[in-house]
Amino acid sequence: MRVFTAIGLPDAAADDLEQLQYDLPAGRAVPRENLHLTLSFLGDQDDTALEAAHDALSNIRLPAFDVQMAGLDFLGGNKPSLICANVLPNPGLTDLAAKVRSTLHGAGLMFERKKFRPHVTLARLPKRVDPGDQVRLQHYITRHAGFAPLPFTAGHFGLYRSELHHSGAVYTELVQYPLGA
Ligand code: 2AM
Repeated sequence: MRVFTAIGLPDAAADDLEQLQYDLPAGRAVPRENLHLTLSFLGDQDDTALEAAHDALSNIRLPAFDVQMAGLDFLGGNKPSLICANVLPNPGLTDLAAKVRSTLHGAGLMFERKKFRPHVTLARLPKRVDPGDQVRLQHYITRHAGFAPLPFTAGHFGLYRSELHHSGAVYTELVQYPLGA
């Protein structure tokens, strides 16, 4: 099963992002129900690994924290593959992402170690973006540089399944893990 850990978005945050997607000049908008903040992408894992992951994640005890989105960006280096809302790093979020990763590695799961760059993907871009769209996308990002919705409290995170279909990815939250005092 292809899985990842993430923070799901409350309705108000999804509303804010959906609003932004209306004037997206190019790319494929991520469906509202798929909007999330990835903590770690685990890729394909077998049942034994999934059980170990679940046990490990169940033992995480960390406080809830606020998530603040601020501005938009391209991600993917020279050939950006997506447009995202930036998420401001904060100690609660950084600690959780680090803890999730170290706990899963400690439980024996193998997955890629990519630097954590908190974001919520708004849209995926085609392999080749035509130059006109490139300019329109750059303007779009600049126009929304002041995007700073009310923060939301992350009171839990989840283990998600990702199923890739021709019609698009379907994400399902398998388990929710509470954050709190
Ligand atoms: P992205 O939104 O930044 O592309 C589920 O696929 C989630 O895991 C996506 O939000 C995706 O992040 C993230 N992810 C990270 N690395 C990935 C990879 N190599 N393949 C697919 N998804 C990945």
